[in-house]
Parts: sequence; structure tokens; C-alpha cells
Amino acid sequence: MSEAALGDTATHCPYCALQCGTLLTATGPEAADVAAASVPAAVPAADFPAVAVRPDPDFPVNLGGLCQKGWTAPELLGVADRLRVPLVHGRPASWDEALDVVAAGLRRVQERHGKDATAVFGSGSLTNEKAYLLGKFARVALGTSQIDYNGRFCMSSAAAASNAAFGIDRGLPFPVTDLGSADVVLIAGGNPAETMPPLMRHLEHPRLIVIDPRRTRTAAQAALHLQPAPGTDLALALGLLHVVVAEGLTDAAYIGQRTHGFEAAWSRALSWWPEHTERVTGVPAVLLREAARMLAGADRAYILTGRGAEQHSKGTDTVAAFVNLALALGLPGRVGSGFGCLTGQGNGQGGRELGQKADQLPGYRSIADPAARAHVAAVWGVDPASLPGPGRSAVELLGALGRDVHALLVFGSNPVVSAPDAGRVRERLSALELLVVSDFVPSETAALADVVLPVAQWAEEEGTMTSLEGRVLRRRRALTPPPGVRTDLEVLSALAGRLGFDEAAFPASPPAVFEELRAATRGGRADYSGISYARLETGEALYWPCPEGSPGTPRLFLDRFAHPDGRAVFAPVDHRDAAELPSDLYPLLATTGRVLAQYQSGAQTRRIPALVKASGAECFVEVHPDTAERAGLADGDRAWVRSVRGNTQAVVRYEGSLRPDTVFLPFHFAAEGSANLLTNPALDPVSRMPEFKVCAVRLEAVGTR
Ligand SMILES: Nc1nc2c(c(=O)[nH]1)N[C@H]1C(S)=C(S)[C@@H](COP(=O)(O)OP(=O)(O)OC[C@H]3O[C@@H](n4cnc5c(=O)[nH]c(N)nc54)[C@H](O)[C@@H]3O)O[C@H]1N2
Ligand SMILES: Nc1nc2c(c(=O)[nH]1)N[C@H]1C(S)=C(S)[C@@H](COP(=O)(O)OP(=O)(O)OC[C@H]3O[C@@H](n4cnc5c(=O)[nH]c(N)nc54)[C@H](O)[C@@H]3O)O[C@H]1N2
Ligand SMILES: [Mo]
Repeated sequence: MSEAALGDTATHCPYCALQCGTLLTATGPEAADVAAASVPAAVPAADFPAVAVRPDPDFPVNLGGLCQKGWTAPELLGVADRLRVPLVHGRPASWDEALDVVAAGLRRVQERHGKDATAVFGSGSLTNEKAYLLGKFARVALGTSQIDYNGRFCMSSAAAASNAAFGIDRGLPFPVTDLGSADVVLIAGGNPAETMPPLMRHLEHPRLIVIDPRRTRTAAQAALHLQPAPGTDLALALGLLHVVVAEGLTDAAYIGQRTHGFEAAWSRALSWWPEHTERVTGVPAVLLREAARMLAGADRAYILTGRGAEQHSKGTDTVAAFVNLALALGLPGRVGSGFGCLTGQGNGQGGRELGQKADQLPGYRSIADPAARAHVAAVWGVDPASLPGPGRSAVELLGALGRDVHALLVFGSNPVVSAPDAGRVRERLSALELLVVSDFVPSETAALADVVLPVAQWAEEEGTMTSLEGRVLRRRRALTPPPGVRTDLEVLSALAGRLGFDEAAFPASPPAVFEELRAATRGGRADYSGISYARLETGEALYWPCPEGSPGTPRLFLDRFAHPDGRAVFAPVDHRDAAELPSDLYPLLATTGRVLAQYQSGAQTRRIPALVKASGAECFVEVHPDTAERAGLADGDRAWVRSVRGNTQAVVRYEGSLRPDTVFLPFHFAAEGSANLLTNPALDPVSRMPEFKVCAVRLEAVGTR
């Protein structure tokens, strides 16, 4: 029985961190045709109730807007190859059999190789409740240190830089709606016109400065577009700081009262005068000066970073350099101005503070901190000494598969498509004794799994998500899951039971998990203890930190930063090259990213015909026409893009506005169209973020189409 038969269910889109408010109406199979005619999206008649979506006009973030992925999200509930029954070695099995195989496999691997030979890979797509229970399951039921998640690919550099500078990592330390009143917004390596379209409604008034090697849809709306070579943002940010200081545009009072470390940071930026910066980045000195003056001249300004600046082997330092610029201008912690990083995944924010990261316990606590361990161990009813220490980061964990790690549970990721050097990742996954994938579609990673567990989706489950502005939102159930499908929480609970633990310690009910999570985060940096389902039900806008009795914190840092002395910290960073530079054999810089109509590894969106029609069904490579012609390629030709690690087949798209030394591929496609066959797994030394945004490639024709 559909609960939404009584009316609309207010929930949020299943995709990105904007978490647009949506209203779902159950239409039932018989109503699907009618709904399809009047509403852009309705589930095709299936053997479970259909649902139609429309944007929630009252939700302040999307203001009645929704992107094409959001409009078509209900189709995901009824895709033809949706997983509806557990699979053991590709054959349908009962839940009892599948869970028994998993539990026996985990026990066998642990007996042979020790507890750390079992590992968990989580996701920023998981609700807060799932992320929390997954971390507890790994540390308690498996007793393993080996848990990390795809947020390592996404927000880890931004998080590391924000923690160091501000003492806390909340992607946007202010509500999205604040952006609308700014005069100038600088976006470094973000393309929200495609990755968060409704966000653009808040960017109509401010003048935009966009830093992107490509002339994206976002750059096309900018007052100023700077086009650096991929991997040179750190130099660019130092160059901007140089102009600001050299021209006397800093906020000296703010620097003196609210920060530390300006001199050390400035001593590194000293050599980055505009002409020097131009030689390294390719951005004309005159544009650099114009950008710095525009920012400094604004009464209200924001600096935002996206993955383009962050996904580098120097991503942490690059974000830090943009933070330095923001601090020099006195932006962070001021109403109407600020610094922020655009969190990507639906629950990318909650996912990084509730304990599925290798070095973290819930509440953004460090797993190496004795007080944090004692607090969480008390909530979990275990001996603090029994909690494992920090584990490997995502790329390192994937590299250890079949070597030190022999069993892997994947919840909410498709690493064979989305991880760097994907050819190697496939080899490593294939070397496992046991690979278990929980998903609702047969992803490319699920296709390699020994056991596949079919789970419920967004509109079929309850939970909470924390959006890019740190606001905790309710995901509400509009439909019952199809028969045969369980929730991720039910899976974890049943597995814990089979491993000899009390299932009550791993509750499958989202409100019960949330109650426990409140206690576990109490007193932590990301304190959720004052948030409850009851409070969220009233529609109150609750932003963490929210200790008990608190109204929550929409705007951080207004009085003080989160370091003990209340000050923000400049980082003394300098530029360095990308881990791989062009060579005679591989003369071009390849960068990767997203298109409007596809999401991430594409496991979800490549199954939706309207989205495939919009994006094209095959991988493409954007190339400057001169560069293409030099490689003997014309628009529409099929090309091999080759790096030292692998080869990707892609259709050539001429792009006259692109830098001639750069090509761009989306990473949403699989098999030989997977861009990650090319990418470099070189890691940032602090965040352990891989270098998705630069590798050296060459182009070759494979024959015209
Ligand atoms: N349609 C769509 N929307 C999404 C997603 C999706 O897959 N599809 N994913 C969600 C997630 S998880 C995330 S993390 C966000 C990501 O959101 P964004 O950060 O906006 O996405 P990207 O396309 O990865 O990167 C942004 C831009 O960085 C540029 N870039 C590449 N290399 C460099 C460089 O060296 N320097 C600079 N300055 N720019 C560079 C690219 O040309 C690209 O236009 O999007 C979220 N929203
Ligand atoms: N070359 C290149 N590679 C990149 C990037 C890039 O810019 N360039 N960006 C990186 C970034 S920022 C990110 S975030 C990653 C993301 O890449 P992935 O980690 O692969 O993320 P998704 O494609 O979203 O995969 C999610 C999988 O989990 C399933 N899923 C979704 N929700 C749930 C749930 O609640 N429970 C369960 N059990 N399953 C669920 C989906 O069906 C899908 O199969 O890609 C990274 N890879
Ligand atoms: Mo992401």
C-alpha cells in the first residue's frame, strides 16, 4: 500500500548535494499514463505503484526548479533491470542463502587472514543512518580498520583544507540563499550550470568569475572567465593573492584580528607576480589583475571551489590557496561574504562526518583520539581498546584488494567505473575471495560480485540527508519497496546477526539509528544531538552543529572560527606540478568531469532513456579543432585516447573555446568508453585524493563513423 495515496510526500531528489525539495505523488500503475501526459516524469506501469515528481515550490534551495535528472528520477524506481532478488554467483537466491554465503565468506577470510582482511567501501549517497551504521558495522561487527568511501574521491581535499583553515569542515558554512545577495562570486573549478542547475538561480544577481580550462555553461554566464591549464590553479590562486597584496587590497584589520599566519603564506606568494603566474597558468596577467580587483572591490563576495580545483595530487594546498585569498580579503565569517566548497553527492556532507571514513568516528571525531574513542565506544557498548585504528584511504584500499584485503562489501559505489586507473581496479576486484555489492541496479561493479544484494531506493525508504549547506533533511518514503527487496539497514542488521552480534545493536529502523547517532555525535565537531525526527517533522531548518536545545547553526564563524583561539589559519602553500606532465608520447592534458544529464559512474542515469538521449550513449572527448586535425581527427570521428595506463574510446567533439593543449572527457561511461581507464591514481599527500583532473594523453583515430 502506498503511503502517498493520502497525498504528496515531501522529500528530496536522490542525486546531488543540492538536495532539491520534491513532492512525490503515487499514481498507481493505472494512473501512470495520465500522469505521464501531465507531468514530465512518471514511472512506466510496473508491478509496483508508480510515482510522479514535481519540485517543491517552498524549498528555498531550488525555488521550484529541478534539473532533468531530478525530473526523471522516478524512472529509476522502475528500470527494467532493477535488482529484485539476491544473486549468488549470478544466480537468483533467497535472502537467507545470500546472507549465509556472505557471513560464511567473511568469517572464512577473517580466520585465514585476520580481521583487517575484510573491508567496507561506503558512499556519500547513503543516508546519515546508513553511513553511521556502516561505520559501526565495520568497526564492531567486522572489527576491521579497513573502511573508506567514495567521498575520498570527492570532498577529501576540500575537507582537509577547511579543517586546517577554519577548524571545521562544513562545505558551505552559510545557507545557499545567502549567495544571491553577493556582488561577486568566484567559482574555481566548478560547473554548477550542469552539476547543480537550480543553484544558478542564486547566482543570477552576482557577477561571476569562473576559473575553468573549458568554456562551460557556467563560464559562459560569467563576467570574467579565466582558462588555466589543468593542474595550475594553485599558481593562479597565489597570483591572485599577489595582486591583492601588491595593490594594497587586503583587509588588514580582519587579518590582524581574526587570523594567523598571513606572513608565512604571503612569503610563498611573493614570487607569483602576474606575469610569472601567466607563464605557468596561461591566464593573461591583465585578466588576473581584473579578477583580483573585481573581488576586492565587491562589498559582498564569495569564493567557492569545485572538483576542478580539488581533484589533484595538490588539491588540499590548492583549496588552501583559495582560502588564503578569501582570508586576505576578509570574506569568511562575515554576513554576505564567505568561502565554501560545493559538496557533490546527495549526502556528501553527512557521509563525511558520521564515521565511514578510514580515520573518523561519528561526529567528525578522529579515530586516533583517545577521548573520541572512549565516547563512541561507550555509545556502542564496547571496550575502547577493541576499536580498530585508522584504515587505508579509498585508492589505497582498492590497491590492497587480493593482497592484504580478501573480502569487500560495497554499499553505494561503482568503483570499477569511477575510481582512477580503472583497469587496475577491475583486476584488483577480480582477485578478491569475496566481493559483495549492495545496489538497486546491476552496476558494472555488481557484475563482478560474488553476491549482489538488492536494496530499496530513495522514494522507498526513510532517513536523513545533510545537504551541501549543512542542513539536515528528511528523506521520506512514498512507496513500499518492491517485494524481495530490503533496505541497506536491514542488510547490515541481518549480517551483524549472522556474525554473532545482537541485531538490536544494529537496528534496521532509521529513527532508531538516528537516536543512536545523536548520542554518538554529541559533543563532536559535527554535533547532531539536538536534531530529531520530531523537530525535522515541523519543517524547522536545522543546520549542524546543533547541540541539544540549540536552534542549529545556519552561519558558522560569525564570531569565531572553530580553532581553540577562534582564529582562522593561513596555509603557507606553494605551487607544484601535476604528478604527470605531457611528454612527446602523450602531449596533451586530459581532464575529466560531468555533463548535465548523467550522474557519476552512470549506473543510475545510463538506464534512463531521456537522459541517454540528452547526453549521447557513448563517451566523447572535447577537443580543440586544431588539436584534432593535428591528430588526423574530425568532428564525429571515433578516437582512441591513450595514456600510459590505458585507452578510452570516445567520439570527437570539436570545441573551439577549449585550450588547444587540453582535452575533456566525462567519466559517466563504462567499458571501453570509461575515462578512468586513463586517469592517474597519484594521491594528494594529505587528503589521499586521486588526481582525476590531470593526466597526459594522446589522440589516435580508430576510423571515421
Ligand atoms: N549532472 C551531474 N551533476 C552532478 C554530478 C554528476 O555526476 N552529474 N555529480 C555530483 C557530484 S558527486 C559532484 S562532486 C559535483 C561536481 O561538480 P563540479 O565540480 O561542478 O563538476 P566537474 O565537472 O567534475 O568539475 C567542474 C569543472 O572543473 C573543470 N576542471 C577540470 N580540470 C580543472 C582544473 O585543473 N582547474 C580548474 N579550475 N577547473 C578544472 C572542468 O572543466 C569542469 O567544468 O557534481 C554533483 N552534481
Ligand atoms: N575521472 C573522474 N572520475 C571521478 C570523478 C571525476 O570528476 N572524474 N569524480 C569522482 C567523484 S566526485 C565521485 S563522488 C565518484 C562517484 O562515483 P561512484 O562512487 O561510483 O558513485 P555512483 O556512480 O553514484 O555510484 C553509486 C552506486 O551506488 C548505487 N546507490 C545509490 N544510492 C544507494 C544506496 O542508498 N544504497 C546502495 N546500496 N546503493 C546505492 C547506485 O545505483 C550506483 O550503482 O566518482 C569519482 N570519479
Ligand atoms: Mo563527488
